[in-house]
Amino acid sequence: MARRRIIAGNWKMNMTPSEAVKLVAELKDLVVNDNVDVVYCVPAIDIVPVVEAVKGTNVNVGAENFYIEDKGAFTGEISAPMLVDAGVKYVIMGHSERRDIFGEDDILINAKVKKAFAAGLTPILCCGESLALRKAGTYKEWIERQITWDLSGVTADQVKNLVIAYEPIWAIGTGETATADQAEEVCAFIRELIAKLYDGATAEAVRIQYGGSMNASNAAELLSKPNIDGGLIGGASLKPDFGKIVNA
Ligand code: 3PY
Repeated sequence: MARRRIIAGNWKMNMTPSEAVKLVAELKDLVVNDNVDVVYCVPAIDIVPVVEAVKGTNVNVGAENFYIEDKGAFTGEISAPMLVDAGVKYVIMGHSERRDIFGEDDILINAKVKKAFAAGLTPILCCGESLALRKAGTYKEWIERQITWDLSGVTADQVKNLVIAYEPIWAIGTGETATADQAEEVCAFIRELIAKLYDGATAEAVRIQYGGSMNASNAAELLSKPNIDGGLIGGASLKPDFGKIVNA
C-alpha cells in the first residue's frame, strides 16, 4: 500500500499566539491537499489558539516538545496528556536543536517515543549527522546508532505508525540542502535499517521525511524520491511557500 505523504512545519521558537492565528488564516487555502497529511508543529503557547484556528480544515497540530512524566514537579515542562487534551496529534522528538542545545540524549528520546505512543500521539523522530560525520563518511553508522537506541523496546506495530525525519545537521538553518540523491540515500538506508530491526512490512509502512532547508524550489525533486514520504520544514513553513511544498 502506498504510504501517505506527510508535510509538517516545524515553527521552532517563532510566532506569538496572535501571529500564529494570522499565519494559519493566511495559509488556510494554500495547504489544501487531500492526499497529504499537513501538520503545524508549533510552540507550546501557540497550541491552544492554533488548534482552534485549524478547526474544520485539513491541518493537524503537533507539538515541538514534551516531557515524559504525566504530571508533577517539573517546572516549565508540558506533558503528553496535556498535549492530547489540547487536541495535539503529533510531537517532534530528537531534533538536533534539542539534542545539541538542550543536551537531550538517546535514552531520553527513547523514553519520549514510548511515552508519545502510550499517550496516543504520533512521534516525529528526528535523526541526522553533523558535517564532520558526513565528511568522515561515518554518517550511516551514526544514524543507525541513533535509531537503534531511540527505538529500543518500541514495537513493530508502533513503528508502522511512526514518522522518522532525516535531518542532516549541516542542512539545518544554513540554507544548505542535501541533494535529492544524498537525502534519498539516507532515507533508503533508514528503511533498510527498519527492515533489519523489525521486518519488511514495518519498513514499508514507516513514513520517512527529509528535513533541513526544504523549500518551495527544492521540494518537488526531494519528494519525487521513492523513500522520501514527506518533509519537516523549518523557515519555509512560516510563509505562503509552505502551501507550495504541500502541493509539490
Ligand atoms: C529546518 O529545516 O531547519 C529544520 O530544522 C526542520 O525541522
